[in-house]
Amino acid sequence: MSFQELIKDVRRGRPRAIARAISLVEEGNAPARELLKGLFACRSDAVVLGVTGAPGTGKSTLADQIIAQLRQAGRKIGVVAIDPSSPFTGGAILGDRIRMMRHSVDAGVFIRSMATRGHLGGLAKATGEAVAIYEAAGKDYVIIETVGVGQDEVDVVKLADLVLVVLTPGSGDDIQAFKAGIMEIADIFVINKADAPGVEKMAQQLEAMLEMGLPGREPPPVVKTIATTGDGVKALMAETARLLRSRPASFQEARRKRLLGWMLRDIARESLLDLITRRIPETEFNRFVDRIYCRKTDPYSAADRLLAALKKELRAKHRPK
Ligand SMILES: Nc1nc2c(ncn2[C@@H]2O[C@H](COP(=O)(O)OP(=O)(O)OP(=O)(O)O)[C@@H](O)[C@H]2O)c(=O)[nH]1
Ligand SMILES: [Mg+2]
Repeated sequence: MSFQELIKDVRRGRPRAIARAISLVEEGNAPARELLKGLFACRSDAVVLGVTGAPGTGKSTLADQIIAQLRQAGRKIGVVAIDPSSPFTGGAILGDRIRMMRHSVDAGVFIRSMATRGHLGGLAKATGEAVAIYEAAGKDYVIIETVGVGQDEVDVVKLADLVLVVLTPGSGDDIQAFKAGIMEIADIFVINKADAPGVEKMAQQLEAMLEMGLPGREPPPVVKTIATTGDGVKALMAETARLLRSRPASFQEARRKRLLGWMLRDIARESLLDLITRRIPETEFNRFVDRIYCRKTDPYSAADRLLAALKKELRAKHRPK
């Protein structure tokens, strides 16, 4: 299939084309670039929802309920579930997909898992590209599920238009969450597993903390849900819609620009690295390594020299003949 055809099929929302496009992007080679150039010109008005929280808090189960609600309203959805484990274990990936399994036969829903590791170009880039593909495919909502453990995951979820931080009662992850700096990124706190003991206490603790914690900013709303039954999910979605409506356009624009900035930086970094690999012969590169090993130079100075050599070569190449 040619790129033009693939692009056309992605834009028609064909699941197989979307799958192929995301795979190409994950492999991250030259064809992916051509594809993305073609897709990037498409619309960019999907709502990107980030769902984050400690492992096992019910993020996937909640996402499944959110999908069900949005589908009832006729919305099309793309999901990126980001798995922090190695690309080879697939454990959590399987869990995420199983929780959302009932939607897998629905052409209006596309669910994709991505491993955190193995993205040389950066997770932000891979996520941004997946969002671009979903938008081109006409999805109205994109859900990004990440485990809020590492800095990478926190950074990625920051790129969403709206971030739901999922906590559960009695697990002590309230304290953990604040340590990890999650308080700042939450637009809405979801206390999931509201059928478990200790919900009220947790809600009170959280609200008290939020009132103290963010001077000059309205504390984010706290919503209780039982993701396994769907209780509270309607209220959560109403809160989401209210927040999105109440924001000035400039706010949304700033978030989008931040995502694009991250992507551009990742892409530029990748291009530069690619250029170094292609332009600096391996023997020369290894000479630098030897010199660092013998402590004749350090990696920082060596990197400066590499860049200087690259600049010189590029200048020579572009010099008018
Ligand atoms: N009692 C109860 N159990 C829930 C609720 N929501 C989710 N669970 C259960 O909690 C477990 C974990 O749910 P997941 O949706 O996989 O959680 P997750 O946050 O996506 O997990 P990871 O992706 O592995 O971090 C499952 O056994 C769910 O059935 C809830 O509201 N109440
Ligand atoms: Mg999950």
